[in-house]
Amino acid sequence: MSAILPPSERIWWKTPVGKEEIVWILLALIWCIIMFAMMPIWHIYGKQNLSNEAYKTTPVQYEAKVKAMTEQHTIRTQLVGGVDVPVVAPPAGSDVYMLARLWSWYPMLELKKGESYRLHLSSLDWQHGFSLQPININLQVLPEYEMVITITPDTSGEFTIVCNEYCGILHHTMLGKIYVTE
Ligand SMILES: [Cu+2]
Repeated sequence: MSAILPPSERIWWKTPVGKEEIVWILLALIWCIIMFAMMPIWHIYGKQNLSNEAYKTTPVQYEAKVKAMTEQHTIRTQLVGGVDVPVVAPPAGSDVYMLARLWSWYPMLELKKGESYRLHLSSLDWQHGFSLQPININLQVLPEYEMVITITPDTSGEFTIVCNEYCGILHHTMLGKIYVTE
């Protein structure tokens, strides 16, 4: 019998399933259930997959919000590849905006340790990946969607944002910064 020729036993569905086959089906089923359960378990107990909210937006609307925050709370600028990038220190507890575009994260943020912020993320062009290093928090950043996560930095220092979604020729230069001060 093959997949092409008809089976020699025409009523094959009535032959009992072999023992080995049942064992494999059971193993596969148990593994499926474990993998399925890992999704909520990892979300609750893992540290990388944060709960987030998502809202509809447009690149124009989102850029306006980023601009408003940057104009209000810029404390200094930092030279990155010949361009002055603002470093923004918004008040504790406030809404903080960062945008992704080809090929930069804008602006840089300076947050206070132990304070909570609502971090908004969106893209002005296409898909980017927000990867916060070295703590390895990963989020998808999509145009037209505004993702919001509540963050409370518990370590001070300098954190780098790496784009981990290939987005073109200068993808590897797409780095951002979050400073956390005491
Ligand atoms: Cu990117």
